[in-house]
Amino acid sequence: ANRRPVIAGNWKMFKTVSEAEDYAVKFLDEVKDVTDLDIVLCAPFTALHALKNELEESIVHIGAQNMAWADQGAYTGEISAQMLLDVACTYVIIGHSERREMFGETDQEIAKKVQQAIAVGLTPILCCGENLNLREEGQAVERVQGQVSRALSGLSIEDLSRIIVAYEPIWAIGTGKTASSQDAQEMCAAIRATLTELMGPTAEKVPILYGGSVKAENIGELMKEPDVDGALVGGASLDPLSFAKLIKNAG
Ligand code: G2H
Repeated sequence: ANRRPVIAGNWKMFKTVSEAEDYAVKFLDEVKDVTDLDIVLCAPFTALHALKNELEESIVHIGAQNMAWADQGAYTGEISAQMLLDVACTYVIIGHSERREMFGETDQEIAKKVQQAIAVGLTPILCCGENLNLREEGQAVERVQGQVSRALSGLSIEDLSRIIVAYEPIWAIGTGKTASSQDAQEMCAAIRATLTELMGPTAEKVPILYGGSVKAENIGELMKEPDVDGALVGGASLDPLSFAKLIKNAG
């Protein structure tokens, strides 16, 4: 398929402002000649303005890891989509399993966040994935397809064409246990089937990423799969030189 690959780093709750600045300078120097894929760094809110200063209008795109579903108002502790645009974000991770599991995010809230991101022009990276129990019970495909269709309900085909989906099996996150390329392919194909039900042939244009212990050593294998269009990378995105190496191995 001729989809442009996307490699997105997810720093999670790591890096101060000065660490982010230092990273950005080193990282940009390493990846400045990469042309065959889109690179995104999803940083904590407090580091975004520093990334704007270092990376705005560079080939490295800036993303957030969460945002509010509301426009603005009395929502103590929340960050709006407009605020993300203001610090040069163009992407936002929505519904990461850590937010679903530890902060109680529901499919309904996730759907509202996806709608809000699209409404302001941010590209949502919608995360989905099953836990080990569901996988062992043979319920993985059903769970993941359900998460995707509930998160995307109510969107027009035009809106749907602006999303990215990331499949992250919870049992492979930060555990060092990667799903096999075949497991990743099977689920990414199942997700594309759900997207096709929702949006028809335009589903062929949606990038579907794999996430969960992706490293420089396994990205090449994953990228060979026809429905895996890139990766969402946590731990292995924290060091600028090794993340740059992973990106080069993906191209
Ligand atoms: C999954 C992934 C990035 P890691 O959460 O979102 O993290 O690569 O550390 O498994």
